[in-house]
Amino acid sequence: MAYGEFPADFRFGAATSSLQVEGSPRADGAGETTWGVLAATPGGILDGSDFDAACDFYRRYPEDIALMKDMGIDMFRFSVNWARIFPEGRGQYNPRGMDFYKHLCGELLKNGITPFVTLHHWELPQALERDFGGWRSKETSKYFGDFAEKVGKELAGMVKNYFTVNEISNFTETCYNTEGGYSPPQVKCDRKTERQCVHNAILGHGLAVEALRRTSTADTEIGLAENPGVFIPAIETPENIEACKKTFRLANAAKLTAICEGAYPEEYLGQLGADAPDFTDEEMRIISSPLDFLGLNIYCGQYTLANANGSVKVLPFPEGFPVTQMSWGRVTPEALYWGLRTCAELWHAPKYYITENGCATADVVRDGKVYDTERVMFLRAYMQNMLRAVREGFGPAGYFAWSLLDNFEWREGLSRRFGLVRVDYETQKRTVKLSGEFYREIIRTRKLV
Ligand code: PNW
Repeated sequence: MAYGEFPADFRFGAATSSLQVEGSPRADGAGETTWGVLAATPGGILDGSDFDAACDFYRRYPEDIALMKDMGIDMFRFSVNWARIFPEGRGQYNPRGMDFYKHLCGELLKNGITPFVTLHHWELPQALERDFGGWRSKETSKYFGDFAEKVGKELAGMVKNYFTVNEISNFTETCYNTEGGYSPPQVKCDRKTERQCVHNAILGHGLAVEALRRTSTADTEIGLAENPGVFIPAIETPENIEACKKTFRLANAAKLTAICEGAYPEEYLGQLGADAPDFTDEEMRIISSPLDFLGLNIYCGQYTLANANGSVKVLPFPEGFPVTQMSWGRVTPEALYWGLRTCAELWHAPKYYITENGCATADVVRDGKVYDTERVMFLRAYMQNMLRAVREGFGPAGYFAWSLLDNFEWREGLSRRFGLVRVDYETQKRTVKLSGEFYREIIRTRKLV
């Protein structure tokens, strides 16, 4: 294969999530979510915006699907808002909420685009928080399994690819911790409770895998989308590479390592002592239910060197090195290669997807165009590293750009733009950015152009 070429079966997609694009969060009988409560609290969303409209995808999805088709995108990753399906998180089913996702899947399939469904992308039904303490309780894990079962049943035949959860830390550790939590429900709790939330989330993942296996057709593929901390050997010596691998496994001990190995590493439990979560052997069996693929959201990594004892020394990120608009948005393209390689060497999953990759930039409209050359440079550099992984035999089956559209960036509100397509929030007008044209050309030629 020539340099820069993608394999014939490599697939190109775009990703979004429910709350970030849909708008109409309470339409058609949907329940309240933890994010809805935060958005209604003064100071909750930092720029004072909300997601009542977002990209109005709830009503404009046919137009956005046509746009994707025109760009050549053939996989679409979106999430289901749990509170649209079960307004109280459990109990009373709301078929009108489900209808939206059925129509969305129908429209995608009609246009030759494969739906990839995420079941939980952060917005928890508020009733589960109110009644059980959200992810602090195993009740939530159990109800998540029930929700997965219902979605699997209702979408059977239309959806053949599922991600159970998206980025475990961002709906557990970031929300329930000793400081009080950045994201909703912003709960201040002790260390053991924080660790328990993560355990309950991976248990929910496992229960959802089992539920989807029961209800979906045999050709359905199931995984999750995680954003593992990635360690990059600054110089590729065997010692530096080995230290990164060892550190990666421990840094992700409570999530990917537990899911892929079926046990928490001894070092992790040892470090926690009495703060370790409560769990059973049966739960670890459920948590490690075999997966068809791992989805990796890769934005940034840390450059490292090995210490003499085999751990890593994280190198300071140099001042003047390129960053994007998020505080964590360090431009570190090698993270894409090392994320894939480290997972492949540690766990040998049957398949990988890059489920998110992208950056926030300060886009400017000039004569109706957005020349986001920094996003083009960013994507090109990360994709070059993806192609290195392909050449070395551990390339992913496909890549999802984050995001199709500018959208509601959580606590940053509408102030951060990640789209290949610009959204004017006043008029809901879509404008394909230069990066969108770049992506279209890659898909058309199947080469990194
Ligand atoms: C992801 N980090 O979040 C989420 O899956 C998306 O919903 C979100 O819009 C997107 O990335 C951009 O932020 C992340 O600290 C949150 O490195 C934090 C990090 C990465 C991704």
